[in-house]
Amino acid sequence: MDYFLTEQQQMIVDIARQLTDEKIIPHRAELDEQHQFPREILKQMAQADLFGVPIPEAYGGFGGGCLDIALTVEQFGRGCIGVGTAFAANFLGVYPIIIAGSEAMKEKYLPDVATGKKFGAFGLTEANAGSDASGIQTTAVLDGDHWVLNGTKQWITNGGEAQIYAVVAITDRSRGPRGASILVVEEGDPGFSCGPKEKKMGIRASSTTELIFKDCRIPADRLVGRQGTGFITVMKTLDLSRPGIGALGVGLAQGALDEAARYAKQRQQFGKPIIAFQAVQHMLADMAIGVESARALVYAAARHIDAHPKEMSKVSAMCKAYATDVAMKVATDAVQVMGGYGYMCEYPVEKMMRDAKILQIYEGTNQIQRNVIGQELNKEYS
Ligand code: COS
Repeated sequence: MDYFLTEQQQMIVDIARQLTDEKIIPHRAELDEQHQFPREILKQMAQADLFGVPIPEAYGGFGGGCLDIALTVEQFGRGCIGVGTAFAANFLGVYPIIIAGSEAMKEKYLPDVATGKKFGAFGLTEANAGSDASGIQTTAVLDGDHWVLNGTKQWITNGGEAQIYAVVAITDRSRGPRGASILVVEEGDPGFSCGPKEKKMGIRASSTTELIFKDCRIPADRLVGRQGTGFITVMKTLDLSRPGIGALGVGLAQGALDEAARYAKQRQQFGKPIIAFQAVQHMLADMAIGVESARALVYAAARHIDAHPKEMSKVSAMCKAYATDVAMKVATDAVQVMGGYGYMCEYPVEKMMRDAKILQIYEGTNQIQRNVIGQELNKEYS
């Protein structure tokens, strides 16, 4: 389907597609088996200038929008959402600086992110604060010209691999969500360490660790924006980032459909290729409808966000929930079309089905997305 992309957007797609075909797909099984972080692939993404896509031009990037980044990660998602997650979570760690950071902070960090020299991570979730994001316990206390952080973040993507961590901490417990702030912690800061890599069902190429702060001292100017505005910046960051998760889902679903359709054409049973049977054709048709409708919603939502940055929440939540539910369904159906072969680790749809599950969970469960949509509807119809 023609989505009327600009020349620059088509160029981004072509570069990301080639990188996915040549560098991600041939290595994805090995990265998954060895739980290996894709450092070499990320270097190649940097050489292809893809880390600059959403960074403003003033700081060495392309100044691309939500759609540009969605187009990029869709391609990576088609190859491996473990690799795509490492790439996308980098921006989750950097969006708070773009949204609310001072000029000095932007100048300090963004040019190195645009070139891929520095890599980001986002520290929000804690053991007892997942969906209830404002329930975090990590604290940051001002001591002279330093903040002192104490607490532990859990399940942080790019933990141990990033150099820049946007960490959400309570700076005034009496003010509820208005008492949270975001601070930039750098790799090597005293009192900051990462836990061991978690073992996961899927996206094993991505790194997931705890972030541990024990009297971690960082300079006062690492506060992102004003004190107490952290929760709002977190929500805006997630609004901006969630279409990228939807796009990873579109990519994964496309990859699973491609595998299932190719298999159905060459697999012979009862004397003919199984694609000749209506039962299989209908499954493939439903998968194709899912992929195309998810893609259309992700692109439309991303375009809406680029044009109306103050109206992000509902469309962002809609496309994240829809496209990732589609990804889970299409990956599961791809395994079904491929039968016993699909269930074997030797074929990529087994990994795709394991990988797809996280899309419905991270960056806000799909139940939380529906809460966000419901709350917006409640406001609209009041
Ligand atoms: N943009 C701007 N401001 C927002 C906002 C948004 N998208 N969403 C909420 N806010 C504001 C509210 O307007 C409110 O401001 P006031 O204090 O001025 O009233 C404040 O933030 C608190 O909002 P709310 O009361 O809705 O917060 P809740 O604690 O009820 O939490 C949810 C809302 C559940 C939506 C939020 O916690 C969430 O998104 N949770 C999921 C977190 C998540 O995605 N975790 C994944 C890990 S990060 S990879």
